[in-house]
Amino acid sequence: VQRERTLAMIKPDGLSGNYTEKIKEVILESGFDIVKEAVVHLDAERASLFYSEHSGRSFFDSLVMYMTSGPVLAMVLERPDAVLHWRVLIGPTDARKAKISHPNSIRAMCGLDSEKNCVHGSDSPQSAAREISFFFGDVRSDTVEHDEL
Ligand code: YYY
Ligand code: MG
Repeated sequence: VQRERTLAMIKPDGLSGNYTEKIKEVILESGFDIVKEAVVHLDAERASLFYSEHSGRSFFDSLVMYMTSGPVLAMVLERPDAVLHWRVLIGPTDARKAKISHPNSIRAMCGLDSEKNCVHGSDSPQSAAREISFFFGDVRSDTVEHDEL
């Protein structure tokens, strides 16, 4: 079966609220390998770049403030259908709705509302490639190293 990678992130309040261990438990129990991880404190420029598809939206400035309010934990997760599987595990964007419709989801567990939703997941394989390279450099360099083994 073809394995796939996605970019997961524990956002500032998830990290400061000590949800990291619990979230990693869910990740590993769900058959993902954590291939890479890094704690990063984004500045406004980097956070804006990460969420550039949303620039101009009413929530954008507030989102950037939130995302720069403390460090985040970025992780590359790997398993078959990683992108879709991680999105299902985290649940809907609005954590208040997640608590009602998806009570076992990660956002229901540690999120607060539609902004402070404690975790990120890539929404497509294309986004995953962009976001993995955003945090960890060119994804293709891995493939090259692997091929050379
Ligand atoms: O992919 P996902 O994180 O579930 O939602 P997006 O619609 O891509 O929005 C990205 C990010 O923006 C979301 O995680 C929080 C923030 N946001 C917000 O603050 N207020 C909204 N009404 C919608 C999204
Ligand atoms: Mg999104």
